[in-house]
Amino acid sequence: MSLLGYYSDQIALPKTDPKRWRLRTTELGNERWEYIAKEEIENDPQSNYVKYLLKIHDEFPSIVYDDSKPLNRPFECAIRGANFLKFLQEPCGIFPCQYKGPMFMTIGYVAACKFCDIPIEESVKIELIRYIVNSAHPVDGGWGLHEVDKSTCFGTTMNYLNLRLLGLPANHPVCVKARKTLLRLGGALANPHWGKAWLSVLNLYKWEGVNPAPPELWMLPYAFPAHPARWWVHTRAIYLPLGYLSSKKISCKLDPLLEQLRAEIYTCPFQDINFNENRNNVCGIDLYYPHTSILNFLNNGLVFYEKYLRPNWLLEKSTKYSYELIKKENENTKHLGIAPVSDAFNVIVTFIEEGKDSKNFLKLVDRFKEVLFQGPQGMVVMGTNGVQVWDVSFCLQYFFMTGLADLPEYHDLILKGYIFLIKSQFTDNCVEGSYRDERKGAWPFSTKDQGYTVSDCTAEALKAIIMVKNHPSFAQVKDLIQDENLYDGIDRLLSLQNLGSFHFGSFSTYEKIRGTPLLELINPAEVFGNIMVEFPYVECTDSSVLGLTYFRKNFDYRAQEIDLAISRAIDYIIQAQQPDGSWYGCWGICFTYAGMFALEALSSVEKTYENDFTVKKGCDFLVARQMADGGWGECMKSSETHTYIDSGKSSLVVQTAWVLIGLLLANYPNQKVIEKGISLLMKRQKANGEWEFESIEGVFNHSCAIEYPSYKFLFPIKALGLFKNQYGDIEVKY
Ligand code: LAN
Repeated sequence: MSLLGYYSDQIALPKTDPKRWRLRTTELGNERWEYIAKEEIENDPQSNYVKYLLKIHDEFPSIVYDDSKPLNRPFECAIRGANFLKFLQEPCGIFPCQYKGPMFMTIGYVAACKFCDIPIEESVKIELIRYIVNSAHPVDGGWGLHEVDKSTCFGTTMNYLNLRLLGLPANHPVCVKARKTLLRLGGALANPHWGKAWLSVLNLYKWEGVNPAPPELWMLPYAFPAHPARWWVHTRAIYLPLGYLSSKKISCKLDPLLEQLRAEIYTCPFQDINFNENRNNVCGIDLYYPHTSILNFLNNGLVFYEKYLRPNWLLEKSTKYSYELIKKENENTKHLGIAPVSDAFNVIVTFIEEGKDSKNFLKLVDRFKEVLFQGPQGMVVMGTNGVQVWDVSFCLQYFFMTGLADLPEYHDLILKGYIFLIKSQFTDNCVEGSYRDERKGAWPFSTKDQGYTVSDCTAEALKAIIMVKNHPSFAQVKDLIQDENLYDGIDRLLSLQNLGSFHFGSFSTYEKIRGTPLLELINPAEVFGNIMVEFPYVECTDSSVLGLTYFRKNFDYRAQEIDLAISRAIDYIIQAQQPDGSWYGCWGICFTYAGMFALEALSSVEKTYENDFTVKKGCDFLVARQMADGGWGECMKSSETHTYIDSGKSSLVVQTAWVLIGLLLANYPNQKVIEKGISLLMKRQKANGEWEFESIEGVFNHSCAIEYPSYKFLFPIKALGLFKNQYGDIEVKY
């Protein structure tokens, strides 16, 4: 029976059989879900991780302890936590996780499949729908920019379209409720730039109502200060195919379903809409970063240029050049693309340029499956193809820092992680002319195939590897990676330090800052802040310091330069502290996250509460925010408003651990304060060693929340272990 028929008969949503899902992981950490036939269930056992994730309780080989003996010592809890984490590790060394939160990724997959007529497996359709339905706002039935957001026009339009294109009928109660909210928000006309772009691709809106993204910009000399290759890697990766599609006004073939959708998502008939007049119409609720008058002025000029002045040859030449760059991106990322938003646009452009049977197109479609991730509430398109290198680097380091690595039962876990990290180091550079820096020797955030250097991921992976190499228990595998490979990593890391006057000594995410922050004045995305260029990030700087200081203690390579880089970075960290003692975190929520990283970096150069005023202020800021239950907690509002806003009644495990780590490494003198937090971590741990999900932990571009499911294990384990290092294996009451 077709999915559509199935849905129209009933309100309850169909669900796939959790026992049939398998997560396949490769040596390089790439992840892919498969829905196997019933008959294969027996011969193809599910991994522990999948059983845990999909809550297959009857078969969950829970780790059973003698519960009559309550745990009083923090290190015992660390061990239980470590056992649980070990249980989740895949044979290739990674800790898979459903990296979800953003609600604007799935539209790319669904729209690209619609445009290119790519069939989506029934099991995937069912689960994509189930997740969207499960994440609808409980009151108004809409969706926001991310999972815990209020309903916005962008989120609601995109996910309404997802549901309808995936087969949910318009009269399904979920659609009826969502449509009401969408129309209340002004209908799909009030979408921000990217929403309007997806609508136009789907032929549900007209390109003349989308602000321009001219591909000609790529033809300018790199010396031009606003050249797109100077933009932040994600922004340029998205605007590259978007420029192609918008300037060629590419739209999907209209069909009866799309015609119906045209009638469903607007407050007036489609043919009555003056699209050009709606270019700047953005729903107030969505708006995080309103247009500047400079942007409006430029847009008006560009619209005029595109309509009356643009010569056809230039359009052809610049779109051709854009496609050359897209091909290079595909080559550099083994057809994964940097992340799913740009990747979905690239799939469509490749389809147009090369056709549905071409190698490039087929490879892109195949690898797109690696960002799909199943979970208990359904399937999502993740923020990236995973968090592999980042999580493994942390895990190994924390096992060494806490002494867990001395216990033989964790040697196998460490060895697997170590081999994975070694395999994840980049061994080649990008193809000529792709505006990319040298990458050989660096590490990515997710997998080697994804292909993008990240400063802090390089530093954290490097540190983790050196820790393994240094430990006597791993002497036999010490030489699996040569010192020269580590030197390459250091070369890359040093080359990423910003030396410009406003951000001297800092590190950014993927590259050194290439363009002026003034380009933010032409940020066209409306829903995100800080996306135009790289910025200095205190967390990236902290991690880089940690990698550099640790390397420096063990090697003499480029010693003077490293010392200089460290002292410049430390100066930056000190200067980035706000007058109240806090640091604003851009990639985790929020001040607790950045506080931990900064205090750890400062401790690596022997700055402590006793001897350093910056550290003292940093600790005092955090201690003053300890909650009545002994822990700490911050909510997403902190990131959005740049003001510390706590999580309400009760604190959160991950943020409590972040603060404790910062305080412990800073040698904060008041043991009582720390014990209260530690006892909270112990209290919240389940008898099997697990900590449960409490609240979304990460963020990006100030406005979008994203989950880091491994954090609830990694950081409490580290905090509990560091407590033992500081105070001995003592009892803590709770
Ligand atoms: C990430 C995830 C990891 C993160 C850290 C390593 C934690 C950080 O320290 C540096 C920045 C980085 C690599 C990062 C950058 C932005 C990403 C890739 C993401 C938050 C995951 C998803 C996000 C990406 C930009 C989503 C696409 C949306 C846009 C607004 C362009």
